Amino acid sequence: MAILTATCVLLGIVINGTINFSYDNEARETKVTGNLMTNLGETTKHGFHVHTSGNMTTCKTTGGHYNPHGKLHGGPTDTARHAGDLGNVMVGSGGAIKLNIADKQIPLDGEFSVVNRAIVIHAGEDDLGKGNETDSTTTGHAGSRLNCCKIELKEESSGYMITVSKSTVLASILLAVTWTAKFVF
Ligand SMILES: [Cu+2]
Ligand SMILES: [Zn+2]
Repeated sequence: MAILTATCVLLGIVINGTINFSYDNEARETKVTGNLMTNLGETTKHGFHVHTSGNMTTCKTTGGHYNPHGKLHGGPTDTARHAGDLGNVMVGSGGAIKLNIADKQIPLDGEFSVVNRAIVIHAGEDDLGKGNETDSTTTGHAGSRLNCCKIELKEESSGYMITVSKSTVLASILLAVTWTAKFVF
């Protein structure tokens, strides 16, 4: 088992903080956690998606929702959804957003990896494809883009690293013993 981790750092006044990703490549599930701060009103919902491109020139240059399977927009628990459809995040007391998402369509490795793509937080609520707006089935009618960040891979799991270094250490000892034996005897 390997755990891959990534971060996405939101800068600015409107929404800021670090989004943490932790991907278990055996369970094939990504956990998205973090505490964000905003200057938004309380108890408002905001569309929260993975967008296709990590181009951070503006939040618009991140392109549309990450949709490698050519599906319509939906909610995170729908079978018909974009891979990037993570639903809404809620602004709570004092403008804080507590992230606690588990999702199986946003891996950090392989063909459908979201590494170097973007997270976008919208001004409005995502209707999860169930509204009657013209853009309900493409964007969830979530409105303009408040902030965005690039998902960047952090490190491999310590568990995996320990396995590697243990065998490396063992190989080094064996090599050292062999060399010492050659010179001494
Ligand atoms: Cu979006
Ligand atoms: Zn979507």
